[in-house]
Amino acid sequence: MSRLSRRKLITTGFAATASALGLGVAARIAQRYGLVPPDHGGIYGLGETLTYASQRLLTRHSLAREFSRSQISKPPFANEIPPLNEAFKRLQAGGFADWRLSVNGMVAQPGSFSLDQLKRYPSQSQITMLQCEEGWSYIAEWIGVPLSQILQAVAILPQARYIVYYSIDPDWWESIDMADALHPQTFLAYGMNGDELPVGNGGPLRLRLPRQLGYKSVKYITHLTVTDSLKGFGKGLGSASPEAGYAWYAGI
Ligand SMILES: Nc1nc2c(c(=O)[nH]1)N[C@H]1C(S)=C(S)[C@@H](COP(=O)(O)O)O[C@H]1N2
Ligand SMILES: [Mo]
Repeated sequence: MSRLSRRKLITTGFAATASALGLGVAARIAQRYGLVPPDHGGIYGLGETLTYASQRLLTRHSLAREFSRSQISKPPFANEIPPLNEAFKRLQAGGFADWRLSVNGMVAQPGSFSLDQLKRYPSQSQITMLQCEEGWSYIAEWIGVPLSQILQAVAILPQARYIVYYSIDPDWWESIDMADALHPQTFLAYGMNGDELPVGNGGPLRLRLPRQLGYKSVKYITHLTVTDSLKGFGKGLGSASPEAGYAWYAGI
């Protein structure tokens, strides 16, 4: 069976279960398999649960589409750069030599990584599309280290379920589950199209998560926390996005 028809069958199956048994039962099945997203409580809560649960059952291991070099957008679209704070400007003035990515939480060896240290891990690249929820998109080559490598370096504990990640801009923080955190296309990206990652696109370091909408690819990453529950973070909805009315899970 092709991937597409399998996908159709399973999603239809999950949706059919939802309508035949009632949404409450589908939600309980999702709960049983640990497939309830942290923002399940709001008005769209049940919809968010069904989207996340059926996507996860289907796409745990699937890859975001990769493009050829000739399909890279020229010039890459950059969001308007938000006014960056003093802390950022100071680090930028020093050529980002003092930029650090700190990692703590449910890890055996909390750590702090400079850009040079991150670049010492074998680098990988992917040519993928960044899609904004507002409708625009661009294709670029992203260069970096898979997040899984860093999670391995800090030795995450078996209870770990989510990675929370923070920008130097306090308005931006997000989290992902372990299926996305350990996914081979989830990168800590420091390069783009053969060069350093431009500040406009999140340099010196951003998370690159091609299986979800652009807003999950947070720019200017300085900190990661490994956790088994998102309840203690912000309003407990998983990230800044659901606090602003966007879905926590933004799979595409
Ligand atoms: N720190 C930070 N990260 C961010 C944003 C932002 O404004 N600040 N915008 C997000 C949104 S909505 C999108 S679509 C992408 C845009 O990435 P780009 O600037 O490379 O196009 O970055 C995401 N990450
Ligand atoms: Mo966006």
